[in-house]
Amino acid sequence: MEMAEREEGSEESPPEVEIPEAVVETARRARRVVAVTGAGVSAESGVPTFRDAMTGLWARFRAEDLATPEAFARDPATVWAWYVWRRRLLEGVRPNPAHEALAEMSSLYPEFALVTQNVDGLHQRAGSTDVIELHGNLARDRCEVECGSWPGRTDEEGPPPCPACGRRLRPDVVWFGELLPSGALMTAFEAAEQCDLLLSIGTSGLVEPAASIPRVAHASGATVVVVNPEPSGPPGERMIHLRGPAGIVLPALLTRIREG
Ligand code: BV8
Repeated sequence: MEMAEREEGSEESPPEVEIPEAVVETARRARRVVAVTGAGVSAESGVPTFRDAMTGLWARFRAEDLATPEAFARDPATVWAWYVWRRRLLEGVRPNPAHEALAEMSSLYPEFALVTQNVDGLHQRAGSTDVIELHGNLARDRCEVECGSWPGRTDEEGPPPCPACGRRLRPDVVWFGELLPSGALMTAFEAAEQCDLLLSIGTSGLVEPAASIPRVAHASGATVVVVNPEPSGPPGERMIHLRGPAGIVLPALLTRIREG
């Protein structure tokens, strides 16, 4: 799928996007759909992608060096400051047309599961419900020793003490080397095994076990549609790449599905 070039000086209407008929037909026939999103779905909201989040003050770090329990143990103030910086970024952004298209798409199917690797809460803000958050949510903190306190959110210089037990609070996200919430992960893999169509949107597919979800769907007979402006692997049977930004491609796909 190619993006139509935008003529010079054209009004601000988004570039035309043609969606291959095969994708439209598959999306219209599907009954059980899974959408798996990564940081790219929030890029057009102005949220740096996970690998782009290492810019400015954080350019000297790698995400894998900050988003780990070892980093938090070694330098809690720096890790906490990175999360407060990312949280503050989120205060100034809003869902983009990709989030909105996914929220609308869910009502078109008898079964629709939205699985996200993101921790920005933008799917929920766009109106999606029952979002399966594999990696937690930046808006929440939790007690480091999980004493049962769930203080919601604190932005003090940090990390602040848990109000219930006095140990440290930490962001309620899954760090590298930590297990994902078992319920969320099981639900995501079950949905992938049973779906007709899986949309893999805005992810580099580097982080496991989330990266295996599209593979499980494909192995179970589903069609996998990848939405990403970057080239992805060679197309294959039941594997289609819609090359373009999610904020353009998903609304175009939604329009075509509705025309049917
Ligand atoms: C675990 C929360 C058991 C924190 C995150 C098996 C094989 C290999 C490695 C492993 C494995 N099992 C475990 C590992 C180790 C590790 C791992 O996968 N490491 C990687 C680096 C190799 N996994 C774990 O540790 C996981 N835990 O498995 O527990 C275990 C325990 C110990 C030892 C073994 C097993 C926990 C992983 C969770 C980490 N936490 N986030 C935080 O956010 O601070 S992951 C983090 O990366 C984010 O959540 C992010 O979502 C995620 C994935 O990145 P992407 O979303 O894909 O973002 P990225 O920037 O990479 O890509 C953006 C894409 O968007 C690009 O392709 C770009 O082209 C595209 N794009 C850009 N603009 C647009 C766009 N697309 C569409 N539209 C646009 N406009």
